[in-house]
Amino acid sequence: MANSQQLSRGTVAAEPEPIDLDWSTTALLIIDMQRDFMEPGGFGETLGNDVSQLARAVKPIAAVLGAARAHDMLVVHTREGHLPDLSDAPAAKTERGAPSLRIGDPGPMGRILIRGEAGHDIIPALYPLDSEIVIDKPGKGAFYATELSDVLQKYGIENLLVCGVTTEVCVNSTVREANDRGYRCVVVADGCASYFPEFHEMGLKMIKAQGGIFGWVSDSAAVLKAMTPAPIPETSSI
Ligand code: TIU
Repeated sequence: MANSQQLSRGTVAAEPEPIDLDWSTTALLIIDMQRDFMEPGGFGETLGNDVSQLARAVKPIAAVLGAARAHDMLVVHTREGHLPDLSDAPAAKTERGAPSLRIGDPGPMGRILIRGEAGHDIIPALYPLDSEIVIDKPGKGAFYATELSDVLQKYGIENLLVCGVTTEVCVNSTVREANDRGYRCVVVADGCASYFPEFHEMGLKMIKAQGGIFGWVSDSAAVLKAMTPAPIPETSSI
């Protein structure tokens, strides 16, 4: 049960406009905060990226995650990765580019982007509780070939607070499809990050442009403010 001190709904300051959310029909969706993207030696670095660019998202996500847990909100974590035999990894994905290590090759955190390997797991700072849902996805979007749609329907979810990495790849792919499926998506800007700061900025702009063509963009402070009861003013004893 949610703490009785918690608000049941709140208005989140966002662009292109504020949005009123009922927390009982809102889920926190944390995309791919995995060691393979966040730490040296993983998939992100093998693609030639500077993984230190992603660290800035961890604290804002941790703050929103703490508030979501206090509200008993549904929390869903996703992980991008593939089966050990790579049967769910299309050649069009595994052959692409010129990475130093390909998906499935052995790296310092185990086989790159393979389920069950150390690098595939979520970073300790945001580790899921046993009660939280973890969705393993083979693609960039979180709906493709996963049970996410069934999970959200089962819990009566209508709104998604979305955080994670990377802004323009897995976050954008997921938000675009969630929008088509009828979910109101509020993307937490400082809870997302990209290896390319300019792609992060443009990825967020694309979501909120044209009156919020794919959703809303907010930040962790605004989400926390909307979730936290205002302090009760002290009454004068006179
Ligand atoms: N490379 C890159 O920016 N992202 C990915 O490959 N996956 C996710 O965004 N999770």
